[in-house]
Amino acid sequence: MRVWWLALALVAGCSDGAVSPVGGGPSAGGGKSDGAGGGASGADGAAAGSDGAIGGSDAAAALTDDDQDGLDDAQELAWARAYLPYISHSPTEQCKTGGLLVRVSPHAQDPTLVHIIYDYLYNDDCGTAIGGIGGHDGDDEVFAATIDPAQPPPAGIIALKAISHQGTPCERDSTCGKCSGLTACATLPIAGVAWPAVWPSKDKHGSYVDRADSCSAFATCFDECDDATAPTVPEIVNAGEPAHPLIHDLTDHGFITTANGWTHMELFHFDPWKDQTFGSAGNVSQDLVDPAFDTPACH
Ligand SMILES: [Ca+2]
Ligand SMILES: [Ca+2]
Ligand SMILES: [Ca+2]
Repeated sequence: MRVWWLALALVAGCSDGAVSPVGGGPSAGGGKSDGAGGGASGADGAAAGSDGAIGGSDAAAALTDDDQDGLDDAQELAWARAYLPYISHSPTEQCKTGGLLVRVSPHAQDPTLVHIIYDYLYNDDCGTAIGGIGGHDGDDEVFAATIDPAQPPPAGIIALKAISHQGTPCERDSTCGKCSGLTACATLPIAGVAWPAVWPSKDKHGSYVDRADSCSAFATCFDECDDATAPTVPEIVNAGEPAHPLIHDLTDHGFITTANGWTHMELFHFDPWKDQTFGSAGNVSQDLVDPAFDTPACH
C-alpha cells in the first residue's frame, strides 16, 4: 500500500470489463442476507451487555477475549466474515493470491458499534493493469468498516472507507455509508441482495468503495476496476489488538502457505505486529493502527 508509484507516461485504458468467470470464489460465503456466514451476528446483538455496549459486563464471564478488547474473539472473526463487503476483483485479475488480516474492535465513538480494519495481503502486486509496471513481491491494501451488529448484514454495514496508494501522489480516498454527509455505498448483488462493495484495482489492488465515481483511469493513476461476476471470499484471520496480538506468524497460522498459493518465501513466517515491511510493500503493523482508516459512527 505505502508503495511508491512510478510517474507513468503509460496510458492505461479503463476496461469496461470483459466478462470471464475466472476466480471469484464461492459466492456469498462472506455472508448471505440471513447472516448465515456470521455465526451469532443476529439482531439480538450477540454479546451485548446491560450497559448496551457490546461485550458489556453481563457477557464478560462467557467471553474468550485473548486480545482484551472486550469482544469475544471468535465473534470478532464471525462479524468480519458476515459483514464483509462484496469484494469485486476484476474478472481478469492476474494476482489474486491473498487473504484478509483483520482487526476488530469496539468503535471508539460508540461502543454499540464495531470498527473493522481489513488488511488485504497479497502474494504479489502485479503492477499496472496494462504493462505490469511497478509490480513487487507482497502487497498490503486496506479498507475499513463500521458495522452495527444489532442489524443483520448488509444493513449493518454502516460505513466503508478505502484508500488507494496511501501516502503517494496517487492516493485516492473513498468513503460511503449511512452517516450524515456520506454517499450511500455502491453495491453489487449477492443472492439478489444489494451488497456494499469494494473494488481492488486490477493487478495493483488499490481499493475503492465506488467504482463508477472513484476508480477510473482518469480519476486515478491508471487504476482499473471491474465488476466481478461473483464476490471474492478470502480467508480471514483475526490479528488481535496491538497490546495483545492473537497472531505472530501467518504461516504457522495456516494463512501464508504454499497450499494457499503463496510463493514468495520472504513473506513466510511474517509477524503482522512486528515493525517491518511486508515484502516490498507496506508495514502491516502500521496498517492495523492507522487512524486514516477510522470510520464514522451512526445508526
Ligand atoms: Ca477480543
Ligand atoms: Ca479485537
Ligand atoms: Ca498494491
